[in-house]
Amino acid sequence: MALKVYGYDVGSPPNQSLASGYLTFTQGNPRTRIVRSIAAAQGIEIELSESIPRQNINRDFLISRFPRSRGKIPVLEGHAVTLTEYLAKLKPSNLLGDGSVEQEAEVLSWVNWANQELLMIMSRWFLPLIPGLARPAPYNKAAVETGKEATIAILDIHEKMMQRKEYLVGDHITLADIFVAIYLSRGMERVLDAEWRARHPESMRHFNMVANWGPVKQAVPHFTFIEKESPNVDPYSQ
Ligand SMILES: N[C@@H](CCC(=O)N[C@@H](CS)C(=O)NCC(=O)O)C(=O)O
Repeated sequence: MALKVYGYDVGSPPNQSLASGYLTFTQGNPRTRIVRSIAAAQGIEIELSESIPRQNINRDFLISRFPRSRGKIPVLEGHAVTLTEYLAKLKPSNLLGDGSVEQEAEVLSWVNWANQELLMIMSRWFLPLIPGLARPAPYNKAAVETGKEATIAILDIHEKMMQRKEYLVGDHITLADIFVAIYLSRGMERVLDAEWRARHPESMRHFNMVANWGPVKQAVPHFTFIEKESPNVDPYSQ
């Protein structure tokens, strides 16, 4: 029986970009995409039940059924980190490293960094700039600017760390690679534009390696990239 996961990922048709006006916030939730990629890697069937908290789609249901989620996705019976760890352990795999406690700790340290630092810092830049939400993130010009500076700084450190690194941990793709790459793709949808990508070849090499890995490709056939970063203006001001 398929595991039921609440989240959203409608996917995107090939050759569509932000410029064409196709992309909305409802395109694909990164945490849901990570769960789907790991389930694909493990050959575990997932039934995705649509829940889009920032569009108020099934948010009340989530809050009543899973109060700990506070209406946030994805949900199985836990949050994204425990859910992916659970999937990684359901069948033997290298998703948590080579089986040693040392590698598992290293993988989980990357996952926690991606979840709590990378995505949180990036979202201070891109989230308030997303138009068309029923529950938008609050906009403050100075806060977006500070979020941009913090994002650029943390990603510059990441670029240096990626030099000579194929996989983040050990000799295989692990949860660490999947979390970092898919969260980075969230930034590339809105703010990390063509110029940024050209200036971060090591991060892009790692991202492309993960994006082209079979299970990720199966879960997310097409990532969307912005050409020019979204300007720092309130998308709800007009
Ligand atoms: N700790 C949770 C956080 C989940 C989370 O923040 N999900 C975001 C989408 S990536 C969400 O549902 N946001 C809607 C909201 O803040 O209302 C996890 O790691 O799964």
